[in-house]
Amino acid sequence: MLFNTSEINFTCSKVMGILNVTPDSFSDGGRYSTVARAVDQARIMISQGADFIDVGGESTRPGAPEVSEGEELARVIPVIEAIKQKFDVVVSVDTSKAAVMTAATAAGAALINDVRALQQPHALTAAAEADVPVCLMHMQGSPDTMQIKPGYNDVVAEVRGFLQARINACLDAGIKKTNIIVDPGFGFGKTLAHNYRLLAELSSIQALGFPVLVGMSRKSMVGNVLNNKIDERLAGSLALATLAAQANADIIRVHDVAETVDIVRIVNQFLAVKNNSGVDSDRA
Ligand code: 7PM
Repeated sequence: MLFNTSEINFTCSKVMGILNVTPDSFSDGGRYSTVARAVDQARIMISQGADFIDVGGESTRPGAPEVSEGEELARVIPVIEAIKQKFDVVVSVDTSKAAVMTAATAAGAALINDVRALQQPHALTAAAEADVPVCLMHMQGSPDTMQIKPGYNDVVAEVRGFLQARINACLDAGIKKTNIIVDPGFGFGKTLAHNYRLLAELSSIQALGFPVLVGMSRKSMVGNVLNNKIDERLAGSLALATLAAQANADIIRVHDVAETVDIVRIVNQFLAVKNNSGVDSDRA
């Protein structure tokens, strides 16, 4: 099921469900149980209305150990194969490694989500060869150190400039314009103020002219306002998803699919009226 971004109706925000296949996400058991549980989780998110399932085998958590290519392949490929065998859904692969991009797209992944924006060796070539949409995310620094002291003169201009440079690198590498998605990278080398500035000025990122993906679910931009733990961040995450949907974000990447699909439908109902595409007879 190949697609490019021009074939998706982004009038409404789409919802991407997060499927982590790191050992810490399914702590007990070996490979079989990991694949079975990942498939169960995918089934639930699909039934809840997810448009995309983002399968990731590398934890980008600050301070997380690096994962070898072999280990990442062993984690994600069986899961992608199993999901594609059972469900008709767009699977996204969350990776920075060229070999994982190649194997995952061969196994049926139809989107590459790279928090390192195709800057790792051979990633540009692998993505061009795969000929699927790629999400280019901004990050300042690297996962192990990025939250130590994030700094910008103008966070919006710098994120936009980085994304424009990566767009140019993609186009130079032969990646189609219709295969590019951009993402400001909330929480990746950003303070609370940086994150909210980027959200407030999302239109400046949208002005690059590509679909925009946002990921704010359960992140510190919720927790540092509410002073709560990860598992207490649902309401805060939904508030951010509401703001993103109202700002016409194209893809919202979340843990809590059912709740996010509901809020996106409500925002779309409101936007239809606000944009005057509602039924005129309702105006009387
Ligand atoms: C620990 C810290 C675990 C951070 C997981 C995370 C994004 C992403 C992630 C995002 C795109 C999370 C992040 N975040 N990909 N992957 N955009 N495109 O909270 O914001 O899921 S990992």
